[in-house]
Order: sequence, then C-alpha cells, then structure tokens
Amino acid sequence: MRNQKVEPTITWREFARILHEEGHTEEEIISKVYEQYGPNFKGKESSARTVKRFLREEYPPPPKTFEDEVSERRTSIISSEVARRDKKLLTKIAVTDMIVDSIKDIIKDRPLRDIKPFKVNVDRNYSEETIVLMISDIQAGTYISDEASGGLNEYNWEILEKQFVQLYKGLEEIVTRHKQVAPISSLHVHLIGDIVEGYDIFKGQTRQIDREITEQAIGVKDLLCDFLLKALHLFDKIHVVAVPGNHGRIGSKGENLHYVSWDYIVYKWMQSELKNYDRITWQITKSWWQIDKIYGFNFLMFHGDDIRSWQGIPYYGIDRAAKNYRELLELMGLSYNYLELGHFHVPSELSGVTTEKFVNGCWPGGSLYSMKGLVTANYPIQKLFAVHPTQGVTYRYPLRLTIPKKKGTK
Ligand SMILES: [Mn+2]
Repeated sequence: MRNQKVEPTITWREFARILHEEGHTEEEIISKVYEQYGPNFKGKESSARTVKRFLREEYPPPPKTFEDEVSERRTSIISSEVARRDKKLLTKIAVTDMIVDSIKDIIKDRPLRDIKPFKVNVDRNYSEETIVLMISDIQAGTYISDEASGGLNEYNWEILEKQFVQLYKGLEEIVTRHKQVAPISSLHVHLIGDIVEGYDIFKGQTRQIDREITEQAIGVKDLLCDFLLKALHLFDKIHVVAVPGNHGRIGSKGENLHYVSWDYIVYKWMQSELKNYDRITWQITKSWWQIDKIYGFNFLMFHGDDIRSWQGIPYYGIDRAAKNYRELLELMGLSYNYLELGHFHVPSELSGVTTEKFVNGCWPGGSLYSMKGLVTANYPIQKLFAVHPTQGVTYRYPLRLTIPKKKGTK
C-alpha cells in the first residue's frame, strides 16, 4: 500500500514549537520539519536555515556568563595554539625527512679492506724516551680524621708511607711496560714544593697534623731517599730538580725569602745523604723557579702559590703567569716549552698555542677545608709523562695514590 501523506493541519512553525516542547534537539526539529513540510521550502538547506533562524528567535539562548566567555575564549586559544604547533611540527618533520632522504642517497657501503693485525716490530730501533715524575704537595704530616670528615677522607702518616709504596709500584709498572718497546734510561724527578705540611700556615693547623714540622721533614726526607734508591733499579740515571712551595715556609708570610723553607732543607738534606750515588744528579738552587732541559725541550717549573685562586684551577691566572714568565725569561735569552705547577691540588693539563701546562695533584686528597668549605675533593694523583727527543711530551699517566680503607671501617 502506498504511504499516503496526511495533509498537516498545523503550520510548520506550530509543529516546530511542539517538537521543541517535547525536548527534541535543534537538529532533530530541523530534520522532522523538512520531512513533513518539505514542499514549503526552496530546498533542504534553505529549510534548515529558516527553521534554525525561527528557533533562535522563538527560544533565544540564555545570555552568556563571564565564566562561559572565558571558557570559550580558552578553548579557542588552545585550539589555535595546537594548530600553530602542528604546523611547525609538520615543517620540522618535512625538513628532517628531506635531510634524511638526501643523506640516504650518498650512503654507500665501504669496500672491504685487507686489515692485518698489528705486530710490534721488535727489530726496529725506536728512539729512547725520558720519564718525568712530578712530585709535589705531599704535605707530609697532614692529619685528617675519618670521623671528623664523616668518612669522606682519612689521612695520616701511615697512609703516606703506603702511598710511597704505591707510587713506586705505579712507576715500575708503567716504565717496565714501555721499556718493552723503546729504551728508557733516565728519570727526571721534579720536586715542585709543599713537601711538608707545616704547622702555622693557616689558623688551627696544629690540630690537623700528626707530627711536628721537624719530624715531618726528617720523615719525608727518608721516604723520598728510599724512593729514589728503589728507582735506581729501573733507571741508569736520575736527575732531581727542586723548587720550594709555601707550606714549608719558615716564619710568617713574607718575613723571610722563599728559600727559607723546610722544603729547601729537605732537598739539600736528600742531596747530602745520597751524595755517594753518582747516578743521581741534583739541580737545587735558591730560586723559586727552575728550568730542566730534556733533549731540546725546556720545562719551566714553580710551585704556583703566587697565582691568585679561589677554589679549583685559576685558568686565567695560570695563563697570565705563563705569558709573564715568557717575557721575564726573554731578558735572559731563555724560553720554555712546558710549564709545571703544583699548589692547586687539581691535576690538570692545559694546552696553549705553543705551551702545555701541567698542574700536579696532591697526596692527602680532600682536606677538611676543601670538603667542608668548598665542597670539593680530588683524588690523590701525581703526574708522570714521557719526553721524546723530537716529539716532546708524549704519553702521560696519572699515578693514583688512593689507599683502600681497612676492612671493617666504613
Ligand atoms: Mn702550595
């Protein structure tokens, strides 16, 4: 049977009002009105526009509150921001894709090479090298209690003695290794100051030492002499060059000249005790600086306490000192290739245009002052390096002097 449309008895407007009262949505009303009154309108779209306008006029929406407006604005800002970001991201992805594509085109497999395993040519005559060992900032007599440092560091004379054993082991290991390849016959020991800890360098120091200054000097002199005699097993010749530091100074700061120092006493004492060993030569002067010439290279050394610093390595201060020393030495027609310093306790190698600078580490590691005040500590390290007749300084090693704690302590 044909679905006969019943002629409506009410206008589309009345019909729309009824639907609205029944709770239909705007969309539903629009579609139902068109269903019933289609022919009244020019077309579906025009009907939708007209019905919509009618409903808005009949039932105007409640005025927007301030909160509604804010919320609408928020949504619009967010969506426009998301769109903006999406656009940026798209550009980024596209650019990256283009780069990847262009790289893909130029990536090619490398042809296989015939790689032969490396073999040391034992018949070849490698030129000899000379070893330099920087010794400084021993600060013998330093006492740091494990308890007072909260377990961060412990230091005392017993540990210092163990460190000398370890220093020799390190030297022996490295030299024996390199001797397999090239002849090594000379050791240059550069003593760069602060050999003793002193007792009146800073306030309260007497409570941070475990022996008097005289005992510090006697004890460390013995340890250094023993070390040199042991090293005679490894080298034909040992050359000792020495400059004083600031910890061994006698009298208050500036009261005496720099060589009025326990460091200087220790050096001269060692020389005198070992004078019968003609394989050991000595270069000890009253100067605060020295130059050791190894092959064609000049090694300038001074302790470094005249370079102002606050915490860590004073890069600019060292740089300025290096340049000033260059000018100063020119007066005597001297120049240098390498600079060696102690004092700062931060083992470092700083390269310049023509000069390399070596800053040595220290023996006690972090002091109560550095750990509590500056919240810093350095591993105990002394520097060793090799000098080649034409290349200058080649390989370099940190000789680590950390002594493991006894079992049962934290
Ligand atoms: Mn110093």
